[in-house]
Amino acid sequence: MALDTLDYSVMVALALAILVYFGKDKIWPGDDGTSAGFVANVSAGGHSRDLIETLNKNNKNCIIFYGSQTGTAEDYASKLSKELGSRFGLKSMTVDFADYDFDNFAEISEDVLCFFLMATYGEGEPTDNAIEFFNFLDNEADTLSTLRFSVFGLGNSTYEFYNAIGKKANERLQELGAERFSAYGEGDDGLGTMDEDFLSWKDSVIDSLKNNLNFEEHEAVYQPSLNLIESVHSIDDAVVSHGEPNSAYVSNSVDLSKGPFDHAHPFLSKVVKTQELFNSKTRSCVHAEFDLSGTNLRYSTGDHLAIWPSNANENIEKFLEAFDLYDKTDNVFELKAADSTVAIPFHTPITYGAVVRHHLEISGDVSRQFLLSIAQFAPDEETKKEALRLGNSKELFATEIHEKCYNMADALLKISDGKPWNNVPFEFIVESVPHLQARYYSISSSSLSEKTAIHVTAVVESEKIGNQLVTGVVTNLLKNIEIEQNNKTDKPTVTYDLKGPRNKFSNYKLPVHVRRSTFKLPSNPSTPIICIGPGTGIAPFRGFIREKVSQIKINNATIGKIMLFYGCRSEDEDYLYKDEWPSYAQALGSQFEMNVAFSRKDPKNKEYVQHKLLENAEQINSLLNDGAFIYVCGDASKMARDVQSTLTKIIAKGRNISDEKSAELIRSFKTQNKFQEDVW
Ligand code: FMN
Repeated sequence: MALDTLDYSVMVALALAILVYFGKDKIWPGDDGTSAGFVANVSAGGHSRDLIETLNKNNKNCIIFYGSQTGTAEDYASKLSKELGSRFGLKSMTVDFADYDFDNFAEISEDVLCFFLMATYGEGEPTDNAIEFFNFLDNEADTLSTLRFSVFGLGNSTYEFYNAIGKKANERLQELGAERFSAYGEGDDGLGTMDEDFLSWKDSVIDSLKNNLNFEEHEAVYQPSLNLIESVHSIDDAVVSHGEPNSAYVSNSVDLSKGPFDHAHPFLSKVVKTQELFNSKTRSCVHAEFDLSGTNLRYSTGDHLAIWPSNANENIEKFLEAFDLYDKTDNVFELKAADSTVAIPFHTPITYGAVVRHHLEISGDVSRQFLLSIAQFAPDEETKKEALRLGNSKELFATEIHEKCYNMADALLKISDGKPWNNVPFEFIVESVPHLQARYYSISSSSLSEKTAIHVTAVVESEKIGNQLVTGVVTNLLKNIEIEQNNKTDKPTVTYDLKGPRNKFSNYKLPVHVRRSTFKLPSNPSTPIICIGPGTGIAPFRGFIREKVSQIKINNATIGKIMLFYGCRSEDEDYLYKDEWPSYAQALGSQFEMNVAFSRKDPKNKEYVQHKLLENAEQINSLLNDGAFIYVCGDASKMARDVQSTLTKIIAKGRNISDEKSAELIRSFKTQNKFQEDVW
């Protein structure tokens, strides 16, 4: 399943996208489960886990906690922290819940303002890094009478448990006696309004600070929390990062083939095989096989592979042009944190070029908030005015920037009429531009049949919107590998440095880690399953089917009925793994039934998986009566909704109950894990 993103906000919306569910279980003992966030590579600057001690030692009076999985809440926390500092002189620290213990949480005094930016995942669950905090709130916290707080929830209204965690944090803190000083706010990725929702909530917070709490506002001045120092080192010195995934890869200080592997430490895996799966001049889908031999990295069927990207050469060029950084790409700098609550986001010393290529999210779109904050560094007054004009108007920003899908560099050059923004301090760029995140893909192999290989199936994202070419970061990287590895003459849409820092990625290696998901086959192989996955939603089901074939071949198991519902445009263009299904059918015999909907076969009569479900309503009901598990993978907003309402109707009719009762039954299937979704 492709989780790659067209741009940063889309990435987050899909997430990351687009994306898949990042299960909370850990692959490795010792995987600390912290968020794959903004400053994931290095733990915060050596502070203790004692929150109150860190707060006092660094003289802070504002804490911005974030529960984040793919970095949005973390990015917002960092922006809010900067703004409260520059406008009100608040001394704030951002806090990853995973970095602290909560035993003295109740000692946070009323002199400290607390913000909670909380994303929701799965069936209304907290992010990995916030699990312990909720355990504390639910089971250990006594009273929090001195805590003053405001909560912003990050969610997606296409999910059933919309913003459950933001709401829960808001309610639970109040129940425990904490005082809310500003209204609860929430943002909706489903409507694509997350950035604007956050800005509205932030405006209401600022209103409360000024009008209720009598904070005085002064003219915003940028105060870096990271200080940049030009380094004495040169690019060739061994200690200098060329964009290696982390310090261990710079120093080769540990055995890099042994885990634990996680969001902070990837395995460098060789892509041993790639193949184009579509038969189309305009669309592309890459099958890629990652080699795990020689490492203790393991996965289980249904998990997700995180692939760590680097940026495309064309986007890097544009970014260097926009900030006039060409001459500096090989220069080396170091970062020093202003205090111990600030994390250095990547290994330094490092070159400017490596930061742009490997650490910054430069191909996504620009946010209104970013325009407002960068305006102070505009190359001239006219540009500053223009940045503020667009930044201050939701409507103008939407029509002139957002809808045109400008990435950051294109937007800035458009606003300045081509003049480079050469006054922007690089520490501002490091602090304000979101950091490049791994993209997650549903694994399309089976750990029973492929013990030392992980397969992924990625549709290459490349779209011309107006004059803008919008490309997914990882999927185009995989396409570059596919072209080169198979000696093709095709011209890729965008190009990459496939050799990586110090040639460490040569021979088609990429940094990866595995995240365990909750999308799992029933433990009893004879339990029937109904799998629904159109498009690249088929990916985990290819893994499931291969697992079933191996259950028979290796374990001599008796397997239950498998109904697979797949959809694509046409038999000749995008029928994924078309050549493989007959051999699976042969191995599984009459227990396997595949139903394929072709949406473009008959232009007057578009057929989707829902139609195939209706055609098979009777059999679906009978399998559900036999205890079948249902699995849905693919697009969350449209397909998964339509599939669920179709299943609701099928069950209602089959059991002669109302649609409401049937929907209730499906909800109970979900809580019993008999209805599982891997949707984005
Ligand atoms: N939002 C909800 O309101 N309820 C959910 O149950 C929910 N589950 C999600 C599952 C997945 C796999 C993904 C990718 C997103 C889900 N979301 C859900 C939306 C996220 O909360 C939202 O995208 C948020 O901005 C992510 O913040 P983060 O980048 O800080 O992790």
